[in-house]
Amino acid sequence: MNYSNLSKEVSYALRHAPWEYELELDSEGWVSVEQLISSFRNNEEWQGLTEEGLVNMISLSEKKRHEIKNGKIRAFYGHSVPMKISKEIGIPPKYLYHGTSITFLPEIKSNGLKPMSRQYVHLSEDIDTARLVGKRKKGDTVILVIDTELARSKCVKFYVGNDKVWLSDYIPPEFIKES
Ligand code: HQG
Repeated sequence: MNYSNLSKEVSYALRHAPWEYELELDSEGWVSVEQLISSFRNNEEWQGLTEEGLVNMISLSEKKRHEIKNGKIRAFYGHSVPMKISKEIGIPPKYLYHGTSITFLPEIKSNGLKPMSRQYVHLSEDIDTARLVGKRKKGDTVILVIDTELARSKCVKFYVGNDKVWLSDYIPPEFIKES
């Protein structure tokens, strides 16, 4: 089984288009593992899919994108589905990082970090992760530093994604610096 392709398709189903798989996310983004497997098995490529296959997909991935608990599976972050997925508020480290393309910098400096096509702004716990995130975009990578203490003192909320990814609704320019 190609776990990288499987991870991409599971992400697509759980982040962006559950209805294409006749799945319905609950308010925290969970769906039944059994339902997901039975839907994926309709595709020839995933005919042999089992829960063990999903568990292997998660443990072999270099990024923690999905979790399985109590017979359900969800994506930790990345959602663009119309229904807002609720995330747990947390206290992040004093600084978080956002890697992006230099081409977006003027917009971000004047208007702040917006979720764009996703439900939340995605932030990284460390600079190396932020650099990898930024490299996915065309153009030179810039690393932005978010002062989360200052932002939290002005009522900006941060939510737990996974051990490296934090989420927020919107980061105003006053809390963003170039590294
Ligand atoms: C930019 C991947 C113009 C923002 C990654 C980013 C991450 C603005 C792009 C996760 C803007 C959105 C998410 C503004 C933000 N004007 N551009 N005001 N505010 N932007 O891909 O954070 O591999 O939706 O800088 O590793 O790059 O899929 O978000 O460049 O963790 O698991 O708009 O997705 O994870 O791009 O990446 P994206 P992202 P996976």
